[in-house]
Amino acid sequence: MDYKNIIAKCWSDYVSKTPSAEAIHQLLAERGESIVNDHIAFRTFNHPKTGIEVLAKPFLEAGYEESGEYHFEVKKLKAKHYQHPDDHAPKIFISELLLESFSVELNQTVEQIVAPIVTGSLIEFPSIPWTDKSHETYKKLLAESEYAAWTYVFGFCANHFTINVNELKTIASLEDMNELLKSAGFELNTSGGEIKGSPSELLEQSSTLADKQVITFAEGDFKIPSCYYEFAKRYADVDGNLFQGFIAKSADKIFESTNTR
Ligand code: OOG
Ligand code: NI
Repeated sequence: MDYKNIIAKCWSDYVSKTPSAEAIHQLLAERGESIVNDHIAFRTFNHPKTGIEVLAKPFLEAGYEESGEYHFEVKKLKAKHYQHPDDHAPKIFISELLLESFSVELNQTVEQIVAPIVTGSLIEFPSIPWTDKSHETYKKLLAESEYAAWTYVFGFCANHFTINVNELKTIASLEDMNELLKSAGFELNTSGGEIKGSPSELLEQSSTLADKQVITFAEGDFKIPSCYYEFAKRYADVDGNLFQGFIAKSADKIFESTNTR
């Protein structure tokens, strides 16, 4: 499948659970901006049926190439990012929860939910291959890992799109982007400061706090943090090449945009 088809599907699913994304586009459209996405991100479990390499398959088939690897010791996550030769293609960031670092109970939950997935099958985007969700289970996962609980509820959907601030014509800095968002009433993720990273690290990032979506569990309906919007400004290295990677220390804080508050 062409990467544009996968991303278009992910976008329509993402806006359906992230009304803020549509509102932010509107805010920028009113200023005459057209939006270029820097990257989109997915989460998963490092189970043989669902690990990073499994999720990456459709992207590799669509021409993406593996470009970077990142480790998050405290959150017990690993991630990789993928780039496409077409400069207009958003980068793909895929992370996975390191199951061996978690309880037997968490591992049993993951075994149960991935049971319907056929080993070696392609993961479709967006999708959630398991259906029944228990709020009791959600709370237990939450006690061990915000990431595990989020992935249990939302599955393999884009958890954020990222506006490439370099491509905006009326907004020169990430500070200005953030001021515009705040004055329009959007709440930003302040973990690690509103802006993560710096020009000397060649990447500055900020993000909204995730919208909330009503999710139907076996026990009833609950509002759960869904997806968020990120903003990235990239800087050139000494050779004049725009940095294309990610910064683990910053990403660590960006993950918290979906935390339950
Ligand atoms: C990914 C968080 C990291 C970035 O740009 O550093 C990230 C996630 O929330 O799944 O997107
Ligand atoms: Ni991101």
